[in-house]
Amino acid sequence: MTVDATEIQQGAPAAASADLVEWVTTVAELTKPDAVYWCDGSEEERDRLRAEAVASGQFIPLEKRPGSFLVRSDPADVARVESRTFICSEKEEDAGPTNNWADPAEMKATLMPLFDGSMRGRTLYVIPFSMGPLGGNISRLGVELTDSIYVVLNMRIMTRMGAEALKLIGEGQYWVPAVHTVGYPLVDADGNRRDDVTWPCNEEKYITHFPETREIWSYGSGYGGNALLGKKCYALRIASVLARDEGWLAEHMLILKITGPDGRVYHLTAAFPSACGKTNLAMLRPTIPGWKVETVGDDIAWMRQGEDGRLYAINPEAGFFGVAPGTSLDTNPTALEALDHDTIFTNVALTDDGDVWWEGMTKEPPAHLIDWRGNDWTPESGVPSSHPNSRFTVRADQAASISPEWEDPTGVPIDVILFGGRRASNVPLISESYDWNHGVFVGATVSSEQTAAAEGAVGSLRRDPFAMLPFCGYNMADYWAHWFRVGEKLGDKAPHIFQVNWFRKDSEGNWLWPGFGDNARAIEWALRRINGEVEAVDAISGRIPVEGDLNTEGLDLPEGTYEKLFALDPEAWSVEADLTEEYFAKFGDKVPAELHTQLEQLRARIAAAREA
Ligand code: GTP
Ligand code: SPV
Ligand code: MN
Repeated sequence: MTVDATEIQQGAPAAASADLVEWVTTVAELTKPDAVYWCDGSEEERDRLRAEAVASGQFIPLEKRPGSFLVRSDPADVARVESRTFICSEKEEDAGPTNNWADPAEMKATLMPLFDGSMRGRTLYVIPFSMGPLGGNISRLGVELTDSIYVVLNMRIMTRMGAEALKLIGEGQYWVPAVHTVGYPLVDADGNRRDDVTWPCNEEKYITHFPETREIWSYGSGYGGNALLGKKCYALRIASVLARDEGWLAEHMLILKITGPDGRVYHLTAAFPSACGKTNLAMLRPTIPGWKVETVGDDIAWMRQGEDGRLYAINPEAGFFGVAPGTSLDTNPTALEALDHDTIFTNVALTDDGDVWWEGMTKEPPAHLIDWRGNDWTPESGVPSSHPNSRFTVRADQAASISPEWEDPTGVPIDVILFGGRRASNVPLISESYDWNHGVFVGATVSSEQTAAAEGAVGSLRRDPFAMLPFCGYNMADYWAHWFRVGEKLGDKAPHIFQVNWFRKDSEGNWLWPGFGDNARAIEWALRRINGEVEAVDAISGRIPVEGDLNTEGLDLPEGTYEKLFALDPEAWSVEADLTEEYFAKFGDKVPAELHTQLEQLRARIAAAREA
């Protein structure tokens, strides 16, 4: 029996506004669930939904970690699907050449038959949520409708979800509608019922965004950014459009607070592509004495100019959806320790004593595991036990490194912005941009080796401007212009921009830089630079450290490492410049003139280096 309009109206909480109830009714009439349930965000509700997910077999309770569960996805639903992600702007040029575009009316015509009856036999959950602290000036509200308990329980960790958010919406605050279905109805149009599976999804997938009407429709996937619609769909793709129109920034950036030995406090944001070290850096434990890092956010930053003219950042999320493999007591003890209770693990391996394990967690793998597909696994199996994009979902305040200011609704003032990626060659450990406009050029031209966070060719080099390639909700060239405009407004109060690369390799393919806690050494140099405490060397990519200024004390680096970390080969950079010119050409005359000027200046520096 599908739920009817009267039942929905009667079941709605008193705080629900008429327009919200009407929208929920419309979607329910389309998707035809058995019931509509309004999430209040209570612990009682959480416990009930967990119990239901355990009873259905989707959640496997982990005895060693109270309140924690293992979930195994369908092997065909393990990461963001960029090829199935669409920006449905009225005009194609407003999506730009880096996005898949579809005409909004045509996309709706494609989607409506798919959503028609897609929730038959299931419950439609209404999730009112806030991105950012409840009621905060920079925060924004949304409502996700979903037929997945997994999504509800993840959204409960990743956002401020429930009655409080509903109340703010009821008071008339702006909210974004977001509809999600796994696309696996349990009853067909003729009333024939089928059994559920532990990870329902559909072979056909559509992750769609309508920037003009500011709505999100997601079909067929239950995984991560495809399904937790507050995250990439709202907080980046839709929010980047809001930010463009309203003069702020919605970015794929971690936010951290760092305190030096002299007690001075700084805040940094860093844009690295997916699975390139944001969570790790956000929870950094510096290896240099006297420095301390606290976490504000690990994935997304919303930034606005404050009354004092500086740029302030909030973390719109309430939790971490972090990459599991590679997380260990050596690489990220803070994350590992945060996972000892109330964590959802997706696609990692199960140990014989009811705990989780993934590649890199310990040096020696256990002798036997159940792998992420549910099969027996031994170290001889020859395949990873955990999917490379397996993840943990955990409340942000479970990390011991969480900053006391992390929920400050006005945000933290940003001193430094880092851009980075995975580059085996060419890009030095750190270099300082000559000014804001050069920094925007650096951000716009980032390339990075692709990771398992999205389907596609892992390891292949691709442009990922501002780490926003999969997340910019409008034309990337317009986005670059927006960054120039923001810089003009910030003037001399603008953060300083640096480029970093922890991933440079030697000719044998070994990492040149130890990374992780030692990345604090590069940040220390950046902070000394902005304080005017050290000179720097003008180089092709920017200003690089004078040898000896980068603190390598206590590191056992082989002779010649500095030269290799900071080598800037004019021939290789000349090739990069040519590729950049080709890349810009894709955007036609939308490319801001300043980027062409910056490219000319880069070529002039390359020419000067050739002569030197
Ligand atoms: P998303 O959540 O996908 O946006 O990614 P993220 O940028 O938060 O990625 P995360 O911090 O989870 O990085 C994942 C991978 O980067 C892991 O395999 C880490 O081991 C590796 N990594 C992080 N920092 C470093 C580093 O300094 N050096 C090296 N070599 N690897 C690193
Ligand atoms: C990323 O891919 O950048 C993520 C994970 O942060 S997901 O939420 O799945 O997009
Ligand atoms: Mn991310």
